[in-house]
Amino acid sequence: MTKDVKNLKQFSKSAEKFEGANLLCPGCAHGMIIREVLNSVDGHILIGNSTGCIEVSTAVYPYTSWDVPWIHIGFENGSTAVAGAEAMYKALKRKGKYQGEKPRFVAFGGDGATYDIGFQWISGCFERGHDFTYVCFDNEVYANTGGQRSGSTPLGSSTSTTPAGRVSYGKKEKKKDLLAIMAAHGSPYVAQVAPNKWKDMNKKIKTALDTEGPTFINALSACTTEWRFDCNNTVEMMDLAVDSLVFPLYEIVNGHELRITYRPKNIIPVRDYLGVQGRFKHLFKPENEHIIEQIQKDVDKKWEMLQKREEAGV
Ligand SMILES: Cc1ncc(C[n+]2csc(CCOP(=O)(O)OP(=O)(O)O)c2C)c(N)n1
Ligand code: SF4
Repeated sequence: MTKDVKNLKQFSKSAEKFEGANLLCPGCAHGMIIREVLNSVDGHILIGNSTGCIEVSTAVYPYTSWDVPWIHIGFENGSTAVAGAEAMYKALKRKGKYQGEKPRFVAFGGDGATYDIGFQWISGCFERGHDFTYVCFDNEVYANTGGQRSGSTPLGSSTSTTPAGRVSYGKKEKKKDLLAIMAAHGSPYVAQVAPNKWKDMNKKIKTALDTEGPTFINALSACTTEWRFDCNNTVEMMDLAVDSLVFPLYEIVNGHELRITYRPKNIIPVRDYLGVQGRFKHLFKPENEHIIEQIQKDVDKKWEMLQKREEAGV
C-alpha cells in the first residue's frame, strides 16, 4: 500500500525505514530522496541499488542504514536485480507458494548508473514490461568516483573530466533528455521530481508505485561536493533549479500525455541558479558569458515545448 504524506510533521514522524546514521556528505540530497520514497510506502518494499554514493555511504560492513530488503549489485544493473525479484514473485504466486502482500519493487541508481552505464539493462527491463519503479538520483555527475562528467551533466559544467580553464568552458555537450527516452519505451508513467517540492514528489512516487508496469522517476539531487555550494543550502539550490526551469517538474502518462506539475510564480533567470555554484563559476568570465545565454535559450525552448505538448495532449 502506498500512502499520502499530508504534512511535514507527519513525514518526520513516519516509521523510519532508512536510519539516520549514514556516511553521505552533510547536505547531500540523496538522503532526502530515499526518505521521501520509503515514506510513500506502508507495506513491503524491495530495493535494488547500483553502486554509487548511496551504496558506499549506507552499507559499510557490518553496518547498514536500511530497514528494508536491499540488494546491492553492480554499478550497472540495479534494474536487473529488481526485475529478477519481481519475476520470482510472479512465479511463486502463480505456483501458490506466496500468499503475502505484493511488495513494491524499486531500483535506485545515480545518473552515471542510469543515463550511461546501466542504461542498456534499464531499457531491457522496460521493454520486457517488469512491474517495478526505477528512481534515478540525478546529481548530474559521477560523484562517488571524483566527479567525472556523465550523460546528465549540463552544458558548461566544470567536472574532473571536463575541467574549465584557459582553453575550455567546461562540458561541451548538453544533458541527455532521459525522460523523453523512457517515455518512448511506452512506459505507463514517467516523471521528474525534486525533493524540495515534497508534496509533488510524494504524489508522483505513489503514482509510479501504484501503476502496473515499468515506471521511471528522475529525481533532482543537489550535490554539495561536486556542485560546490555550502552544505546548508541544499534546499535553496533545488528551489533555484525548479524556479529557473533548469529542472522543470512534469510527468508523461502512457508514453505521450504530458502534464506540467509545477509552474513557478516568478520564473528566475538561469544565471541566478548558475551563479551560486562553483561548477559554473567560470561561465561568468566575459569570454564565457555566451554559454549562459545558450543555457537560457535552451531552458526557454524546452519550457515552450513542454507547454505546447501539454496543451496539445501529445
Ligand atoms: C562497471 C563499473 N564501472 C565503474 C565503476 C566505478 N564506479 C563506482 S561508483 C561510480 C560513480 C557513480 O556515479 P553515479 O551513478 O552518478 O552515482 P553518484 O555516486 O553520483 O550518486 C563509478 C564510476 C564500477 N563500480 N563498475
Ligand atoms: S559527493 Fe555528492 S552525491 Fe555523493 S554523498 Fe557527497 S553530496 Fe552526496
